[in-house]
Amino acid sequence: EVENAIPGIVKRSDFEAFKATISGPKGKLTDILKGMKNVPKEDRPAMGKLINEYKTQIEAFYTQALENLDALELAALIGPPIDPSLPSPDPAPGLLHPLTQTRRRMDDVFRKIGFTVAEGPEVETEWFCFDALNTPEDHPARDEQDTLFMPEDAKMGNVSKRGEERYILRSHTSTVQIRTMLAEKPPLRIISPGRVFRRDTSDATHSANFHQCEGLYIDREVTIKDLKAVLDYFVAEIFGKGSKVRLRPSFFPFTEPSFELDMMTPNLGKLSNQWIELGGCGMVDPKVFDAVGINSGKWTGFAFGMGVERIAMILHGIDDIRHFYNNDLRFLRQFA
Ligand code: FA5
Repeated sequence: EVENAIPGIVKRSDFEAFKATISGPKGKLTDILKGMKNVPKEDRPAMGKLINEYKTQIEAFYTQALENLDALELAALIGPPIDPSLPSPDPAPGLLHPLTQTRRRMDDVFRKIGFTVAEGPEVETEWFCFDALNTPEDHPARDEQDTLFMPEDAKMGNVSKRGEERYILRSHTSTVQIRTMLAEKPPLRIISPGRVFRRDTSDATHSANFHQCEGLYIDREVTIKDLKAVLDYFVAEIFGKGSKVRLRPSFFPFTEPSFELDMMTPNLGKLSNQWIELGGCGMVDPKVFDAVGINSGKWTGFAFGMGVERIAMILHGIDDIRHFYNNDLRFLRQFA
């Protein structure tokens, strides 16, 4: 009877209930033991032996039933068998950061008109960031108030220093203009998106670490008209039809003339129909050509530098630059 009952026991409470019917105070085995006093004296040893054998057998069945229960509970914990070759049911895919998405969009737009992407290091020397860009020793941008300098004894294997100059974290991507002009011969047509660093106090529109996208175009007889045409095309592609660019006279040491670059679009809700600053631009200053050994009598060019965060903020109506760096998934998942 005990043996037959075992397969039906699938819960610990079933087991306890069944065990009580055999070995409990009112159990069958207990009854039999109680009945021993009625067995004739001479039969008792044989009867006792028989009962002990049953008892041993019953204990063995109990052990068996408990092992079965252990196995059942373990199987329930592990769940159904797994086929590791099947795709995961919830892959929770990662997504590109909104700044990466914006940068890639910008890359695509410029690629379509023949620009290639160039890169430069984030740790730079003063020469690439300032001297070669016609920025004099006493220019405010070179001040420790504005630019982050590396410690005097810093060693950067991949960037070599000229004389006594110091390593800095690049404060703009214009360094890549110089690197490109030294490495390649004109005509040139590059953009260079990347991270830059400044000692700016962080607020809703400024960060000490942000991104720019540089552009450089060198050929024969390049004019401001070419610059304006490329920028008009860029804003129409990024912000939609009817978007336009305004060049406001300004000053940068490495361009002459220099302009602030503003854009306006009819397509952006609250931000529509007002001029918004994107960056700076201008015609490459002949002194920059001199620094990299390009003949300024033969070649002319334009350059621009735009804030990538600025463009992403306008595109998506983001009102605080700090959202980009907080790694808050509620913010980031909106750009799936
Ligand atoms: C420059 O950095 C020049 N190198 C741009 C340039 C390149 C001019 C080539 C001429 C030729 P400026 O400091 O204005 O210029 O910065 C350009 C853009 O970077 C700004 O318009 C803004 O969009 C962005 N920017 C500047 N500072 C910050 C900051 N702290 N946080 C976020 N974006 C910034």
